Amino acid sequence: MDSLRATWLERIGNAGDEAALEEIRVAAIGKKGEISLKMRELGKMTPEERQTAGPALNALKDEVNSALAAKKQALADAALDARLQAEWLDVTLPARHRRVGTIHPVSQVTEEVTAIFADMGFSVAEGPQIETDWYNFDALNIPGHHPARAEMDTFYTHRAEGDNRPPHVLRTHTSPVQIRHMEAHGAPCRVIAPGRVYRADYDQTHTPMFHQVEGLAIDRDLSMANLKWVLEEFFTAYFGTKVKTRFRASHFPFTEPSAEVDIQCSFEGGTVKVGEGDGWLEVLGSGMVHPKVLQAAGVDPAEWQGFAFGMGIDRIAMLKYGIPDLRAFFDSDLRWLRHYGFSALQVPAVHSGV
Ligand code: 2NL
Repeated sequence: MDSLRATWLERIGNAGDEAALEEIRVAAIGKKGEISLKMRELGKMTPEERQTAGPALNALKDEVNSALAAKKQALADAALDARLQAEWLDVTLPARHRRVGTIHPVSQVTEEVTAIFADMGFSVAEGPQIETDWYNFDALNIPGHHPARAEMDTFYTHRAEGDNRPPHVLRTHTSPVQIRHMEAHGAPCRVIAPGRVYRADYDQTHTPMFHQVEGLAIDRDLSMANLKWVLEEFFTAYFGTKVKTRFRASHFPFTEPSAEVDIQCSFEGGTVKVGEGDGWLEVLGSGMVHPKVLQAAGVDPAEWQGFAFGMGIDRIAMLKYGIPDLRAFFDSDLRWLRHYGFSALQVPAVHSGV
């Protein structure tokens, strides 16, 4: 009996997994198990023999049963320990950054444009987006009765009851920035004024806020020839290929003479390609600064002259990056940015995660 006990307890102790343990259970106390068979033999024993062997076998069966249960639990605990060792997760680690922001094409193009003009000696001027009608209109030779003022779809601010001063306006162009620059710094000057401008207009090709970059160069003997060189230099640098330009006579109140400028492009298969083909696309207005504008900005037109130009940033961003619809710029779903190759901003990691 003692060796029977020792044998089974040892085998249970050595079982490597649940399957082995089950085999041992069947072999020990299953229907045809060794201990079960021994119990069946009790009937053939003498009453005396049965008196000791019966309780001993019952006790052994109980002991084997509990040993099996204990071993089963031990195996399960060991399996769990092994999983915990292998599959741990440190919930105290700082979160990994998900890069979701991207640089906006308009911001990127503004930087590109700024860099190109910087190479030609232009610095950046900035000014208020809410202007007086003097800086936005009068100083630019657009008097109150001038049709250009009505055509500009201006946003006006409200004055308080009884306040009869003319209302402020949301600037309709960045020209007022250049007027302020000339007033503050005089001539000579070379500046560009990129920024937001506002017109009450909304359709497929117009949004009430858009971006413009204007340029201004004032010196003693600047001419349209200098304007042409600067613009051709700009377009070639910006589009990365030689771009032909076409100057067409035009009219603006703030320049005389004035020219609208087209760039060479092809229209094939519904896409516009700049710098090839024999098509033309209007991208810019320009001219020699009107003497009255110089005068209004405190620059003596008898001594100084220069050129100015203005173009839409959104427009040239669309042309360079092949974005077909202006309204994409104002869409809150930013997946299109990735489509046009504007990659995620590289956000510096605050924590040094794994
Ligand atoms: C256009 C036309 C233009 C200017 C802007 C300008 C600024 C000053 C003096 C004179 Cl301070 N002119 N700016 C000149 C010609 C055209 O913009 O169609 N822009 C999209």
